[in-house]
Amino acid sequence: MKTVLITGASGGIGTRLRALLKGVYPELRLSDMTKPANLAAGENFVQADLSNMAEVEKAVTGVDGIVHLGGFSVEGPWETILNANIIGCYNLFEAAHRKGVKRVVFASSNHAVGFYPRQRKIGTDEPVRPDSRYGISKAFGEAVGAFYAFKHGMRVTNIRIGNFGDMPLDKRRLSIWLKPEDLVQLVRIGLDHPDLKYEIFYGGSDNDRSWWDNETAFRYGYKPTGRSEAMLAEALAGQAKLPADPIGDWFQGGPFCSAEYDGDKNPSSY
Ligand code: 15L
Repeated sequence: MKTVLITGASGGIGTRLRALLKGVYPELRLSDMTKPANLAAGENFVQADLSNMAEVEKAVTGVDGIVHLGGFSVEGPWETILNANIIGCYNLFEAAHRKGVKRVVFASSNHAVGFYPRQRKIGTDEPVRPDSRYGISKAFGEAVGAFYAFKHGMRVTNIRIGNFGDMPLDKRRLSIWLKPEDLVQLVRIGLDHPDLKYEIFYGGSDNDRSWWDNETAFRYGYKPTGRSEAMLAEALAGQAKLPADPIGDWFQGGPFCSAEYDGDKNPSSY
């Protein structure tokens, strides 16, 4: 893999990933609406609005693989999600197909399955249960990826990212924390593993309280190095600052589930 495009390169995960992938692939092409500061050697920038097909085609031309982080990264109004995440994601895969890109790694999210209760351990073969318009867009992205993989032979990896960062921020994040270096491992499996055709991985580190069966990722050699339990005190201190949220605390998606919620007041049967 010579040239890898990172969409959403100016965002939080993009900025971190760029630094961690430095020297791994000879050329990193970065795209976003705004140019990231301080381009390093081996990096170049192509401005692209994901909802504009012509701009997306330009951004993907000539790359071997894509890490698609671009789009809106939290819950938002339908118009925003529609343009950035639904149309944007379709454009990205369709443009990649037109330009012969062989591999796409899609940044999906835990919010594609946020409405599973915390007491249930889930694998990647359970039906999606999005907890938000944002979560719907991630489930949509996984479906778009499956279409291009099975119809057109593209190799596609979906990483249902938990919470990416240097430490677990609260109790929920103890279960879904993703150390940046562990995301790099998953991305590299998606870009390089010779046997991979279409897969869904959970983007979580080696967390004692994980709600996910990440067997699929382990089969491809994923060996997470982060352990959230080592930062238990920090996570509990963060939790102590949060308001009570009985609905959010029942489900894996937390506040994404309780926001706008007018479902069953006693969801313990889900
Ligand atoms: C996500 O998918 C979001 O992009 C991120 O901002 C966090 O909210 C994260 O999920 C989470 O669930 O903590």
